[in-house]
Amino acid sequence: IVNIKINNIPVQVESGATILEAAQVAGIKIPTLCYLKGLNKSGACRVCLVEVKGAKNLAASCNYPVSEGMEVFTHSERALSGRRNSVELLMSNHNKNCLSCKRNQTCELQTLASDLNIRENKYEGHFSKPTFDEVSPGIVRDTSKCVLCGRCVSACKFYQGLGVLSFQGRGFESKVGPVFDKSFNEVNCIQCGQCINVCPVGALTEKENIHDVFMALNNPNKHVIVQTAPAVRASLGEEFGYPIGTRVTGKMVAALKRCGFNRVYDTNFGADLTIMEEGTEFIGRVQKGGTLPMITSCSPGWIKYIEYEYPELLPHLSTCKSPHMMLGAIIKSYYAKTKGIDPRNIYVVSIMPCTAKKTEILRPENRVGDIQDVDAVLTTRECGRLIKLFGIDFNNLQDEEFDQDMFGEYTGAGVIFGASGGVMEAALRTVKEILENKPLDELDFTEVRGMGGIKEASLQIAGLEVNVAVASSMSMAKGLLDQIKKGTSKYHFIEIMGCPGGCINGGGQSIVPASIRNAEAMNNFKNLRAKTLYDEDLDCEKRKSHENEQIQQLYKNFLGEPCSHKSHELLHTTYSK
Ligand code: HC1
Ligand code: SF4
Repeated sequence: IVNIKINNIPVQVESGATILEAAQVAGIKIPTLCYLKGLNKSGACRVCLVEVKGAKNLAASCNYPVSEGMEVFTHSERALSGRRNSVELLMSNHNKNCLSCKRNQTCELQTLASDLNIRENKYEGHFSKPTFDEVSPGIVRDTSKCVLCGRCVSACKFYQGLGVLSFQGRGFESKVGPVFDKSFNEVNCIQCGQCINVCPVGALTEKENIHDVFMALNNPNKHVIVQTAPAVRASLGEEFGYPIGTRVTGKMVAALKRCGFNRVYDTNFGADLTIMEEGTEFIGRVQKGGTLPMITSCSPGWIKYIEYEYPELLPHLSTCKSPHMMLGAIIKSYYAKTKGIDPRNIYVVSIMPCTAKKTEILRPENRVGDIQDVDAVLTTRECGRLIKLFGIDFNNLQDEEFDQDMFGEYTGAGVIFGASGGVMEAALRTVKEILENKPLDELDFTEVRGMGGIKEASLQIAGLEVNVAVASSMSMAKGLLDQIKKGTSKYHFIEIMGCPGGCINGGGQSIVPASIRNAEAMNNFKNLRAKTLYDEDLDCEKRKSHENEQIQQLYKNFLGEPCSHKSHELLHTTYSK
């Protein structure tokens, strides 16, 4: 324990704590920019400067350790002017087209300038030569907005183990980006968007497709169907000021209906369908000696990763397309046929918590003939913007239900897909019940829940011991993949998701500002979002995918049985390097 004084207030903290952490204990807010708890504390931005009595220079509080008897002044004239100077210098080389920036009102630099009462551009002048890259389907990089905080560099390195982003160039011409200033398309970027989620400004953003969707909605020849991913309902509310973890399923549906979509469906139906196909595929591999462990294939960032880094393990991937692609393929075949609509006139929009899904829909593997399964992907953030564009008063909407015809039903198993471990749990509910041919005693497979890096369980299913593992983020998946490569993996079934915590923390979800990330326990916002999905699961009358009656109808009327010839034609694919 160390005793210090901050602004003359005595504070006791653990030794090794930083001044910033001590200030938090004392309830004093020191602004930060490059600092992110558990991820980045280089002190490079010099925004968290404080005055330490007796020290010659101002100290970056995020990485300056406390010592016994230290006296700190966080808001003295000297500290404040140092901090203002740091922000004014950042502003001097910043593209200030704030009014048209995607991060307007969620920009941390904007907030800092406002909080520090900065009223002029003190150092207006020379700008470095910017890079604007919008070549890849998912991510846009605009270095004219970059503040060189390095948060994205750390996210890519520590969450994904990839190091796609690094500091390039020197001095005034320093930039953050892929090596040699290449486009994201030319390097091993998996388009996960984790770098976007930690960017404090508008330097990294998703590629917007709002205009495409708007035009489709205004085209009288198009029958426009929207589907919403499980995790979107757990975050969309944040775009409208609701606290993290507010479930807005009913308002989301009501808003999308008001946007003019002809049908509003839930990707959860596709998730239930995925379980039927993937569960059957798994049982087949176990019974017929197929490639094990089988690994889930719904996260397109993860698919890119295995293609880039472990192509020799591709036979381990399930051949299932991801749930929203499956629903897209079914809409353009079964739905089109039933409703008598030419599939070329159907436009499917997926609202996803994910930027990699924008890449996934363009892949030739995800087409049937020349027809794309899904036509456009909007992130949760873009969905918020679309709703605002239509002038819809989201907060005052009454809850509405998804369209019930054909794909309206979903089970709790589909909902939990959005949290890491959810696909595994959903699969286990179905696989165990089908193989044992009796109702499950226990539906909650809690061993695979939560924000742990790698979760595992060993289960008895119909007399067989089945070992399963769950990993989210590529740095966590790596260990499991290395085991398979070495031939030492004990697992039969593995779930891998591209983003830490799963889709609830996807690269297209609402931005969680550093002020929240740094003030709370590290996984708090992920747990809050995941809880909304587990709560919705509990509220569902049916919680096992195979009990979904509309799925049963789909098999009876159209597909035949899981993994049938028709299923393979529409719902499965294979990836190759
Ligand atoms: Fe996901 Fe999935 S859960 S991949 O995380 O399998 O994006 O939510 O829609 O398709 O269902 C994302 C979420 C999503 C698919 C499903
Ligand atoms: Fe790295 Fe993902 Fe960003 Fe690509 S999208 S640079 S892989 S964090």
